[in-house]
Parts: sequence; structure tokens; C-alpha cells
Amino acid sequence: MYPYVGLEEPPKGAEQSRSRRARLHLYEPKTNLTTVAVVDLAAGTVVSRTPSPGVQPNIMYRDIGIATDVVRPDPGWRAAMRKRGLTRFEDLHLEIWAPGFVPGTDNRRLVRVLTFLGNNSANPYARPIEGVVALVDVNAGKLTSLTDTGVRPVPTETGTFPAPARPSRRVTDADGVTIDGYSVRWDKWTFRIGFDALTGVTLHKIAFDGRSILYRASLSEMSVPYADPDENWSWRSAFDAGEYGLGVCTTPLELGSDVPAGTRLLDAVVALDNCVPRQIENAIGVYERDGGVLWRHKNEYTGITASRRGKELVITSIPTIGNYDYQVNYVFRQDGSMAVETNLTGIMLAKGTARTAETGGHDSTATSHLVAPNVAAVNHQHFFSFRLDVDIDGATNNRFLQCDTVPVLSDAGNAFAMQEKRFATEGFSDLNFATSRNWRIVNPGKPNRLGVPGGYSLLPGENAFPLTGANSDARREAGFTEHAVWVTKFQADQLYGAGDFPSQAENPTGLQDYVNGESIDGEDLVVWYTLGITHIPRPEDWPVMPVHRASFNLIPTGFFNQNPVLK
Ligand SMILES: [Cu+2]
Repeated sequence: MYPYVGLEEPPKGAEQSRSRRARLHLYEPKTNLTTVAVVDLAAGTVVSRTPSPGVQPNIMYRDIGIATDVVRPDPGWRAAMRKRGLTRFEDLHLEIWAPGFVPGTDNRRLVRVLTFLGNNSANPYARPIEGVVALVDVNAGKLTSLTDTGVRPVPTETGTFPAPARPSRRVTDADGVTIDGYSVRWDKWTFRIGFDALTGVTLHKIAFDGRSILYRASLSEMSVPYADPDENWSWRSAFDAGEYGLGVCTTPLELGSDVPAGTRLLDAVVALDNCVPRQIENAIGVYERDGGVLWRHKNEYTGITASRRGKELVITSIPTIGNYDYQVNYVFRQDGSMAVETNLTGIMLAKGTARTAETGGHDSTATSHLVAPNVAAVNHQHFFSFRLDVDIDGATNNRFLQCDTVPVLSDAGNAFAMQEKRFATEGFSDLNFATSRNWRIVNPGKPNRLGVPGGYSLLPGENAFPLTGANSDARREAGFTEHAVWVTKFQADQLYGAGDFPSQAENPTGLQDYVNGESIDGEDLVVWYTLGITHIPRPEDWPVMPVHRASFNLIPTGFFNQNPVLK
């Protein structure tokens, strides 16, 4: 089987000089062995073949097919459904989840299977069958266990919502953008668009006016831990890149609703389990949108208002991972700044419940909230790990600073100053709104006209600390969620915040291991940003959730000599 086929990116600085290579994760069900292979596509040869015993690659279509075939006829599952008054088994939707780490299972390939009422309906997630979760040994084709924590009401409302796309009222187009293959030129920005089966859109060689800023930017992992202590919920902590594949799950964009009319649409290609390519049409959208006021001043003495309106370029894609849809936007602005926006929508994961407002529907210990009659959506968090391979005016000689603004002199004084802490070695940094903390990457070899090293600052927006227990599986498995910012020395094989194989990992790896004391001062460094959202469900989020937006910004700080967009 071929759970992952992707580009083996060429060494940094040697992009043109090496023939094209592919990286494959191969999985042999008979021996339960994963092998990582690198293939030279031009020569048609295998460059390397490395067995990786003890890991599990991401969920494949094969797993979904086998697990469905095992559970549907299973007498125990059918008896559990009958206990809940459900006898039309063809109406039941089965949803396959990566299992998390299951002790004592010797790395056998496992999946868990949830049940919902409403197979092939407009909303298969509105009527969860609470209490029943099957654990399936995929290679044995057997049900390992069925956990039934008791009968709860089956929600009755179907949770349907208008399905067809509706054209948006506002129309823009990407007139100002030039796209040559997957190379993009807009205003003073240039970059290339790539695509990876696990992480979705990747952006390469991002430069402004010919000066490099980012060598590569991408999502590197996601983790979505749920807060319910019930044994059928406590294991739920989805890794949407490493377990499911944000690229594989990317869905075609609808013109007029997902993206404005006039959007330039690009296709992406991923490999299916059997290594057959699948083209995802219209997977990536490129469009221009109104950018608000770029700068402005009204001169009260002359009466003259000088004002410029800005435009923004948006690169967008929408992976749909089961019930949730995540739009990821990379936004480029004319003033040299960038934003990364995550837009969360889709359908929340919910459970059937007998609870009402009178019986503790909203008490302070409730780990879920009523969103419809007999439907409680479970508290959860979304953590995105963005990998930003920053190359400020080149790959070498970059430096990482943590910037905190603090009072100086005395408590009674008015003075405050920004203090920089330079990182000599790899490390991490936490959020601190008390000091307006942000982070800056500079190139001391490229001072601006004031003699100050030019750079870019990372400004946090909405964020969250992990809230599951300090020693919980969710946090052990998603070490990247422990800190908002990590900085590592560039290593070509460190692409994923939770490592290459987070599924069923007994010994999870990732950023906590990548940070190991190497010098980063004056080196080629990579900044990783963890963006967290604590989602406490609202009735308004049901049955389909209005978009929740969260973002962060990268802004030039001394990179230019003055406002770069005076025109
Ligand atoms: Cu959510």
C-alpha cells in the first residue's frame, strides 16, 4: 500500500541541480511494516529504502473499507444498536478514526469506529449514537473490542442545512496576479505554490521586491483534543495531517461561495492507497480582495487628505476532515506584511444526551454544551502547527529574538521599553500578553540605513494554552502544543510538528525532540508557530458552524528603510 507519496524536496540551495525525487511511505499489511523509500523519478531508480518498524502511517481508504465491512455485520454492534431502538442498519453512518495510542496492542494497525444515524444524509453528524465505539484490527479484519458505555437518547433533529452553493454578492478578480504554472507574481511579491498529501498547500521562496523572506511555509500538523472524560471520548485527539492527510482531504473550491467569482483555480494531485494519482480539481484558489486603508493622513492645515486603498492577495484551500472544514489562507499585503488565516467551519462532533438545562446542561463541570435537543457538542481545542522556514535576505546569518515590552525606571514612572532576548540555541517561547510579546527574525548582515538589522516580526493573534491534563495522552502525543513558538536549526527532514508518524505512536516525537541545543545564532533557522483555539460550543455553531477566524501576522520590522508603499 502507498499511504503517502510526495515530493522529496531538493536540498536547499540546490533546487535546480538535482533530478526530481519522490518520497514514499510504503505499508505492507502482511508484515505490518512501514518502509520509507526515496525514488529518483528521472532515472527510475530507488535511491533509498528504510524500514521503519513500530510506526503506523496515516489512515488509508483501505482501512475505512475494511473497518466498515467488519463492523456493519458484527452481531455485538448490531445488538448495541438494537438496544437503542435502531434496526435499519443501512441508515447508520460509520466514521473511522485513528485510534490514538492503545497500550498492549503491539503496534497492530487499529482504527476506531463511531456510529451516527443518517447514512448518506445531508448531515451524517447531527445524530450521534452515543456510547458505542468499536476497535478494529484492520489487518486481521476483526473487531478487537466494542465499548458500550450505556444508552443515551438518539437526537431526533436531522440538522440539515441548505446544501447548494449560493453565489456571493461581491465579486472581485485577480487581475493583478500573474500565474505561470505554479509560480505567482503579484505586486512586489513572488513565490511558488506546492502541495503535499499530508499538509496541503506549501509555499516556496517567498520574496518581496526580490528579497527573500521565507524559503518555505506550510502547515505542519494539527491536533484536536476533546474534553470529555468518557472512555469512548478520552482517546479522541485527531492529528489531521499525520493521521488523515490535509492534502488528501483537500476539497474542490466552489466559485462564488468558497472563493469569489474571478478566482484563479489550480489543481492538485495526490496518490491514492494503491499509488494511482487522483487529481483534486480547483484545490487551490488565488484571488485579490480589498485590503482596506493602506495608509492615510488628513492635514488639518491644508485640508488635504492623502489616502491609499490597499489590495490583498489570498492563496486559499479547504481540507475537509470528516465533520470539520478548515480553510487556510495565506494573505499577502502591499506593505510587505503577510497573514496566515485559519477559518474553522463544518460540523462539530457531538453526542446524544438526556441532559437538559435543568439537569446540568450548563453547569460549570460540563465538558460539553447543549446545542440542540438531546445533542451536546463536546468542548475541544484546535491546534495548528505552522512551519515557517524563514530566510531573511538569504538562508544564512539569521538570528531569533524574543521581544518583551516592560516598564523601566520605577513603578511611579511612565517609561517602558522593548527588550530583546537573543536565542543562542534552539528553544521555545510562550505567549505573554503582559509584555506584548512577539518574536523577530533578523539578518544582522543586512542592516537598514539606520544600521539596524532588518527583519520580520511574528505577531500572535487569538491563541490558547493546552487544557487537557498535563500528563494526558493528548499532550504527550502533541508535544508541539506545549509552546506557541519553537525555533530550530534548519533540518531538511524535520517537516512535521508531531513527527513523521504520529498515528498510534507509543513514543511520540516532533518539536520536543527537534529542539536539542544546536546553535541557531547566525544560522539557517526555522520558526514553528502553534495557533490554538479553545472551542466551547454554542447553539449558534449548530447544525453547521459559522466560520470562526483566527490568524497571525508576519510584518517587516526594519526590513525596509521606510514605509515601502509610498506611491
Ligand atoms: Cu471546533
